[in-house]
Amino acid sequence: MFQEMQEALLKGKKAEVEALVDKALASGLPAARILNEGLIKGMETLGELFKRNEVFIPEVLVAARAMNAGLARLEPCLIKDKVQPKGVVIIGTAKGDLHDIGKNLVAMMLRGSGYKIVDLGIDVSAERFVEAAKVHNAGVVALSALLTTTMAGMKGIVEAVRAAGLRVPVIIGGAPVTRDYADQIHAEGYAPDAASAVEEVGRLLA
Ligand code: B1M
Repeated sequence: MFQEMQEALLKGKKAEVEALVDKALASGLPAARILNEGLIKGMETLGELFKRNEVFIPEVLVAARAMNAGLARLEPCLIKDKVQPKGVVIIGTAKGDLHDIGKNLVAMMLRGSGYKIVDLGIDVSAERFVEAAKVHNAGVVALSALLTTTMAGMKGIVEAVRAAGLRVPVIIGGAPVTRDYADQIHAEGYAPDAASAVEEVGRLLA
C-alpha cells in the first residue's frame, strides 16, 4: 500500500493519495507509519528526482499539493484534543521560502501536542514575525527554511526579534539547518524533524 501511495504522490494524484490514506487508516495502520513510510518517503524520492532533473517544478508542485491533501487527512489522527493550550507558537517559513510541507507538519504536530499555533504561512518577513509575536504574546517563534539562501535570512529574523526587545525564544529547522547554525545565529532552539520540534518547544517553554 505504501508503494502505491508513493506512486500516486509522485504523479500528483491528489484524490488517489487521499483515498489511499483513508484506506490505510481504515485498515488500522498507525498515522505515524502512514506519514513516514508512505508520504514522507514519497517526497524523499521526489526530491531525488528533482535533484537529477528528472522531474521539474510543475510536477513537484502538484506532488506537494497531493502531499498536503494527504497530511490533512492524517491530521485528525495525529492530533489529540487538549483543552488548555500549553503556549502560543508563531510559525512560518523564512522570507523568500515557499516550501511549506515541513512547516505544516511541524505546526500539525505542535497543535496535536496542545500548543496554540499562529501560522503565518510562507515567505514571512522579520517584521511580520515580530508583529505576530507581540500581538499573540508568543511563547516561541518557529522558523522553517528549505533553501540555503533563505536559511541565511533566518539570522535577520532572530536579530529583529531581539531588537524589538522580545524575550521569546526562537526555534529553527528545515533540511539545510543544523544545530551549529542555530548556535551561530543565537537561535535558542533547533530540531531536525517535526517530532523533535515538539520536544524542543517543550524544553524552551519549561
Ligand atoms: Co524546492 N528545493 N525549490 N520546491 N523542493 C528543495 C528544498 C531542494 C533540496 C531540491 C533539490 O535540489 N534536491 C532544493 C534546495 C537546495 C538548497 O538550497 N539547499 C530546492 C530548490 C533549489 C527549489 C527552487 C529554487 C527551484 C527553482 O525554482 N529552480 C524553488 C525555490 C522556491 C522558493 O522557496 N522560493 C523550489 C520550489 C519548490 C516547489 C514550490 C516546486 C515545491 C514546494 C511546494 C510546497 O512546499 N508547497 C518544492 C519541493 C516540494 C521541494 C522538495 C522536493 C521537497 C520538500 C519537502 O516538502 N520535503 C525538496 C527536496 C527535498 O527536500 N528532498 C526541494 C518533505 C518535508 C516533510 O520535509 O520540508 O525537510 P522538510 O521538513 C522536515 C524537516 O526539514 C523538519 O521537519 C520536517 C519533517 O519532519 N523541519 C523543521 C522543517 N521545518 C522545520 C522547522 C522546525 C523544525 C523542524 O522548527 C521550527
